[in-house]
Amino acid sequence: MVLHEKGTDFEAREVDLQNKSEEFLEASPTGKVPVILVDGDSLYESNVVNQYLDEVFEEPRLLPEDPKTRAYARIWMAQADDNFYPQVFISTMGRERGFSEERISAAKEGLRGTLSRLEERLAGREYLADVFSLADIAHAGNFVRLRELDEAGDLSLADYPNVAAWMERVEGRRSFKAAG
Ligand SMILES: N[C@@H](CCC(=O)N[C@@H](CS)C(=O)NCC(=O)O)C(=O)O
Repeated sequence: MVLHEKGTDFEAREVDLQNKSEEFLEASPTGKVPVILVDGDSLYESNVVNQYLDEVFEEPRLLPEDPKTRAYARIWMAQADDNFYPQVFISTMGRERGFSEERISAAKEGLRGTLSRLEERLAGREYLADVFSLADIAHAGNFVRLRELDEAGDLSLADYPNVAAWMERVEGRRSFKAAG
């Protein structure tokens, strides 16, 4: 999404995470995606990569100018990494990946708490840090799986109207559609 927002040319390579190639493992020290190669050096951790890209490609800026608002963007980026992503992942993929039923239930319970905090944050705001930013992008990668949980009846997005409206706003962006 960041690269599409910036409108820069890039080559995306899909990775089979069940069957990681030597080439991928050489590029990704953690064996995880995303990873980008810059002059042969690997940069990884999505929030770090996204901030790097935001600094290198200047327009449009994807972190707010005001230092306090920017700090809030980073708070929500950290929350996506620490809570939202693992909770959505374990809730949807946990069984397939061998997580215990207790762990899966705890993830679903935790996710409801995370959604409540997002709901509160988004009251009267279009985006997590007021303007569209890396904080929204940090969550967007999990929207497809979150919708799967809604469709399966594991949670109801109708209970979180601010979150649902925010998701639609983010999903409506060209960069979201282009990122597929
Ligand atoms: N905190 C990391 C998480 C990266 C991560 O867990 N990526 C998953 C896919 S979304 C992955 O590559 N999993 C493969 C594996 O763990 O073997 C980030 O934001 O980049």
